[in-house]
Amino acid sequence: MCKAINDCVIVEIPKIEDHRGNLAIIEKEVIPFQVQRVYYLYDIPSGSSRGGHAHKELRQFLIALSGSFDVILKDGEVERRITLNNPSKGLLITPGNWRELENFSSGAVCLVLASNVYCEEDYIRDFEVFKSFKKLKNI
Ligand code: T46
Repeated sequence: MCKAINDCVIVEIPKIEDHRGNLAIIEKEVIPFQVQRVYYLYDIPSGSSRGGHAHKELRQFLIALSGSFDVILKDGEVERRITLNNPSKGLLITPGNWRELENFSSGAVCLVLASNVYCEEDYIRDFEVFKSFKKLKNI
């Protein structure tokens, strides 16, 4: 169910390169869940941050389709900062991990592939509640 911060990994997206440019392909073996929803963040004002929550069950795969941004992952004890700046690499975020997105470059686009449809009940938007949730579930 809920996973540790170390289960959040960078995944290489296969691509075909030729003189016309690159074509990246996400087929079912690239990410370990069936995609139920796609959304994207764009036109992010300078200095803005997104996220600031965790998910109980949702798995997500984030790609910087254009530009760059940082993802800060927290599990209540350990913290990791990952810069996404390459459309041929994605970040898998497993459930039970707090995420914050910041430091968006001008023109950055964050594409998100999600394992389920939108469900507000799956969100934990308070960090203290998140830490209690982790303790309760022993994860
Ligand atoms: C995440 C980061 C990377 C919907 O109605 N449907 C949706 O599919 C989504 C994602 C959001 N919403 C609504 C919920 C809020 O009223 O859109 C509003 C803004 O959502 P939120 O503040 O959660 O947006 P972010 O950018 O902080 O977080 C989003 C995702 O919600 C989250 O799962 O990991 O992007």
